[in-house]
Amino acid sequence: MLLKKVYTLVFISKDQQILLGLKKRGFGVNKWNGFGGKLEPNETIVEAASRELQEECCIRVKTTDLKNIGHLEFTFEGDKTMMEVRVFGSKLFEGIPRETEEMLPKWFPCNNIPFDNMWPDDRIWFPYMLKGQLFYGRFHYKDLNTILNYHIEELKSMEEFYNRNL
Ligand code: 8DG
Repeated sequence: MLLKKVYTLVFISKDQQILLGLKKRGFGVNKWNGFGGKLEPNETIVEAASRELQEECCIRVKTTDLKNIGHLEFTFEGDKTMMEVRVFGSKLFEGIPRETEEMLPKWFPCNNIPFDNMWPDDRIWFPYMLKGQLFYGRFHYKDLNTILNYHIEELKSMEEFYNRNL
């Protein structure tokens, strides 16, 4: 039996650019990524996504403006935990991204994503996100740098995916 842990991951975009943050500590340190983290007790997934965005780079997004655009699952060899990552996107936000203790935010052109300094799986599913396609990806890692096997597919609708799978 796998123990499931749920995380959020938010990507803000504007004018063919996407906002990434350099993680300054913890899991995924020194990698560029979207903003997100674990759920707190009694929080909905979109509340958690919006809170993490504000905590990590000081910008605000309404929960109703967050669109669920993908679903990722990560497992690691010898570990019984499955990390389930709900990916959200929004073009609507308020405020100016600012550095925090956790993240250094920076806008990247969508055709110049720093994949060499990101999780290895990102170069597999980012193309779906950048094309505006909904996606499901499952990645099994040997260690933090090595993907042993994976599955990726385009989804027609997130609702249909969740009805089918959860
Ligand atoms: P903390 O306060 O306890 O340090 O942690 P947190 O902020 O609640 O959670 P976290 O450990 O920072 O959450 C990990 C984030 O990284 C979460 O947004 C999901 C995301 N993430 C993974 N794996 C991968 C991956 O392979 N690719 C990408 N792009 N993001 C990932 O956990």
